[in-house]
Amino acid sequence: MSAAVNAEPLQDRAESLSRRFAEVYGQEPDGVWRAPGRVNLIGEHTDYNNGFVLPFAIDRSALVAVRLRRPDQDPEDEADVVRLASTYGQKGRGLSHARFRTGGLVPGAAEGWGSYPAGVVYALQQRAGVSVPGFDLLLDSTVPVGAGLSSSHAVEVAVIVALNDLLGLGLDRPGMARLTQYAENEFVGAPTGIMDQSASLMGQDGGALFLDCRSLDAENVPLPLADHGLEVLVMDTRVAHSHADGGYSARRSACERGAAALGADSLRDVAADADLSGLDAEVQRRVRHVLGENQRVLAVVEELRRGNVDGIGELLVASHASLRDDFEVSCPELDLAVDAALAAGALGARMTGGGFGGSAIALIRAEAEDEVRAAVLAAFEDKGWKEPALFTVLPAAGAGRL
Ligand code: GAF
Repeated sequence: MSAAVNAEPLQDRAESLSRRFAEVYGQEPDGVWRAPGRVNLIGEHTDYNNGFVLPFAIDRSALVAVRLRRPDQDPEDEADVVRLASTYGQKGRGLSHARFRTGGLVPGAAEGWGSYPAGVVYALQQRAGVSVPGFDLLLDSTVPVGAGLSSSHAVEVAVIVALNDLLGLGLDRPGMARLTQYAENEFVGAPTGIMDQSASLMGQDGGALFLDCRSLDAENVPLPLADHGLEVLVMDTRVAHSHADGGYSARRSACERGAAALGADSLRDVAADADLSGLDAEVQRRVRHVLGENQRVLAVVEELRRGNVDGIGELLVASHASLRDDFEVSCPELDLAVDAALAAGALGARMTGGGFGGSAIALIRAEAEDEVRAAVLAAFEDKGWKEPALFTVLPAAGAGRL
């Protein structure tokens, strides 16, 4: 297996973030922590059905520099104050700021990007019984916002690994995944599953994370793209998506209705060849997607275990068709990106993440990259649609201290 080259100059980013932290807060940070975004190779809308997913952490990540408040150095009345600053999405040397108190924290007490660190503090307090002191934090991220690559989960994961280290909490990776999911569900208000945090926490350099979302048992499945002359191209349609919007939760509740009608606690407990004819037509389509998608994940894992990276393309294409036709979470821009990439010779392509916008991925031969890029750009230009952002990603290691 080839060691994936991590394209990010992480040490440089960490050093410059530390210097900036000292300028902003007048003190050195206690450390810098990194958490990657993710793409999902396959296994979409299966996580909240207790099913299987196969995402990988990518070489784009959120970095946080953090300094805990100290009773001997910080003003007493600021002991529970959290000050947040971010370079993310700002022009030049601009910063955006947010602030909250860890004492009496309730959902709604922090807004915008500040709700992600605040949600993590809330989860630690509510679910792990941790008394979290105030801290200063500076955020920087290279995960594009709104592209469906888990930019918000990367922030949450960076904060939880930082607090886990600094407060000596001894939380394990599945435990941190469950806490950040709680933060997202209960504080941020997005009814998402557990895939994205898990990929950011448990990703391995050069591999994809085969995760059983019921047990959180994880296996690192080798994804030696370079050895096979392959690349994964992300095609960010730049169509906004939001998981707090109705489409995602409507899909979730259709799946729950389907499971209940089939007498199961979740769709994980429904056989792949179950008789769905008693379900109403819409629920039937949703359930058919989830049952088929779980099988496709298992089939891709089998191919990868055999080293047959080239052989997974058709399964990716089938996944996209099922998300488009049965689960109905694609959109014209995602479909166009997938179709244009396939027509230009991609081995496989599919939307990745929750859908309704965001990104698709294409598995391509490295030598065909220019051709695929040109074809996708031309297809969007023909339609008069906004130019998509195209970039390749590599499977990277999960979150940790730099
Ligand atoms: C989003 C959610 F955050 C994940 O939990 C998952 O459900 C995904 O959509 C769809 O597979 O990324």
